[in-house]
Amino acid sequence: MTDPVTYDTEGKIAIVTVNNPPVNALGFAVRRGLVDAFDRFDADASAEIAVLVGAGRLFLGGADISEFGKPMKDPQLPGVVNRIERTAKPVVAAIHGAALGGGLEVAMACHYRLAFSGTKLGVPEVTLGILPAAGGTQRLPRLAGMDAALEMISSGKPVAPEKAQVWGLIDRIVSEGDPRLAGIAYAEELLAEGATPRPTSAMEAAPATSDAETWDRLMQDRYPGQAAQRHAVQAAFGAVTLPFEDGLKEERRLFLDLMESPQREALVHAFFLERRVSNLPDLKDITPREIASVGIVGGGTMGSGIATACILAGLPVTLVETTVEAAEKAYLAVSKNLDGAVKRGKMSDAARAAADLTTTTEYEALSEADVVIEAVFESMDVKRQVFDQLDRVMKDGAVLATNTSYLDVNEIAAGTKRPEDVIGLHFFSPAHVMRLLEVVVADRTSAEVAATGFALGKKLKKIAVRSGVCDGFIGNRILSHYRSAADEMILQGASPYQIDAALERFGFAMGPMKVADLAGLDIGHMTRQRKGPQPGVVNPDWADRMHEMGRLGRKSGRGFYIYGDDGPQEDPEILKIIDEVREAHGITPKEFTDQDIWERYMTAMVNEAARVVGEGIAKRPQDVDAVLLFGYGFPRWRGGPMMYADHVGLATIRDRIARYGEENPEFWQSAPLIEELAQSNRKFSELNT
Ligand code: 3H9
Repeated sequence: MTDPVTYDTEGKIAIVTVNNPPVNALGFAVRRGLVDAFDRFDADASAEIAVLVGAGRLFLGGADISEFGKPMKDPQLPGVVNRIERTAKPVVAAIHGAALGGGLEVAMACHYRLAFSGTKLGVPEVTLGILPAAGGTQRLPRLAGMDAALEMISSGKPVAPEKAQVWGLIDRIVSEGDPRLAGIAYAEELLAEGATPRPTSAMEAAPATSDAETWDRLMQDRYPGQAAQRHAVQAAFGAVTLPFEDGLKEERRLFLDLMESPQREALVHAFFLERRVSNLPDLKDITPREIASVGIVGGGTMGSGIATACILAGLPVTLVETTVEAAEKAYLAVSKNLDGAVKRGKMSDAARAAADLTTTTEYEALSEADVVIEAVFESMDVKRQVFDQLDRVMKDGAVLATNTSYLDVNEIAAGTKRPEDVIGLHFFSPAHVMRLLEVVVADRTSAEVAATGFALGKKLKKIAVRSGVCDGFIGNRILSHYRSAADEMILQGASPYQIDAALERFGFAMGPMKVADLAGLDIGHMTRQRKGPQPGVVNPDWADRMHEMGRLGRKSGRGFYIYGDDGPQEDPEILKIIDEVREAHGITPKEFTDQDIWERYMTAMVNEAARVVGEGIAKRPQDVDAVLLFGYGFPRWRGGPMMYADHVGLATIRDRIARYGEENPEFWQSAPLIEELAQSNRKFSELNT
């Protein structure tokens, strides 16, 4: 293995290079290498100044996150950073690409900082449930001032060098070139000026505009339930209230507290999930088919959203509609989406000008597409007709995908002469914004076509998760179950507003009634009609009455909520309707606390998720976590339902199910996988590998 840290000299300049692909993370070998390199520099009489530089595409990506939760090996990062700052001769950081977390902390311990335009400078630790703990909470305020430091530390968002230079965090900006050469040129200038070491720890931080209590309240408002932001802000205030050494000790104490927390574990789980869930071991050696062009059938909200996503990824798209008017409408919808993307900085003017979209009414126009995605009305008959046409016109080797959200992909595939080429690609609305993509692998889908589904997901920058075939696939199947648990609570006495508020306090982006209003209450109505009565599932009569009244949710201005300029407002009329339904069922309403609501809702979610895993619809528990995190607004800092269940303990989940089952035994039956794991005191996470 090559040395991850090297030392060489050019004249009086020592160059310390970190080369630890892919992101120069500060793992054990790098930390040890840095200490050795700076010891050598101090002892090297011929070298008068050092330049620290990262090899590859960035400076330093921060601490090695994969080491978290394991015993920490010496030298640890705070000590390494202090060691660099103590160097007796000046040290320059030449920063390109990114200096994040521990990477920026190392840079702040250097005495001079040069950065290339376009570099990301940030301390994203709170997004991992921790705080900058290698002196970052103490040095950043000293360099950038408390106000800027508090924003950076609490939001985790990176800033550009131009902004950082105004604050004093960066000394010099370079527009282009080689980081090593730029570092050497800057070092030569500093030598000529007789520059000396300039330890950040000796500086004073410009005070904050607001006091610590105000910041603490702000953190509770902005990040309810989360610990890292409050701890990080508390640590940062040490920069103006404590001597440097004591500030470091306080930073360490608060960091170690966070390191032990389930929130840290959940956020690190989400970090790796986001990057790794699409890498399936069984597709590792399968080469996907090439995708250079995409066909889409259907130009409604889903079809135009998918077309937008493909064009944003640089793919040419041909979209088929049934009439010329509908084709024109789809063209305008995609154009509007693309213009919006340009406005939001997600697409360059040049890419917008090069966008390649054809809309047509002729299926033959799809004949050369490498993949076609059908996004038409959710009816098996309609889908079968579309696939007949696709089977007729598509070239050999093309992938035929359906965007159905619940229909049987096996049945769709069976209607074609090439079932091995058929797959489900379930996008979430709006398809050019939502990151989740369920890749539905049917019984006869070939491995090559499955791999192509994942390759397309990657091209579209989606988090692609494999699902087997069942009604609703992974996400909507689980949603339908936990939504039923919410309806059961409403029937028993909870108000829909109380349920939404409680679950938003749990951390969900939106409560289930707001989600239903957003999706449209006609969708829920159609689903109930389609499925008919389900054993143990409460029929939400109020929802049928709301549908009859034309309350379709946001699109009609009224659903569970009334939608006006002031956002969603509760509606006493809904509570009256629900009261009437309870009365008709002879139910005396009972009280629910937040805790009751969380436990029932989460237990239903985990139970159905366990069935989904047990039946092989999701291959691994982490696939379920990814679906809920990236498609259903599950709080990232709780890691997903399977991680939540592991924390609560599967025996507790099993016992809760048994307790709820005393009232409704048909609905509340433990999934066999929960029984099995609870009995042997095991966790879902053990099934991830
Ligand atoms: C910290 O520094 C704590 C200190 O304050 C205190 C300590 C005492 N470690 O994202 P990509 C992997 S906390 C380990 O696709 P990109 C990643 O999993 C840290 N692994 O690349 C993936 O692996 P695989 C603060 C890491 O070009 C591969 O590298 N720093 C780390 O799109 C490529 O990653 C951060 O939070 C890491 N630090 O983006 C920065 N980073 O190929 C986190 C990445 O096996 N990292 N990997 O799937 C990032 O934001 C992005 O990776 C970065 C590159 C912008 C750097």
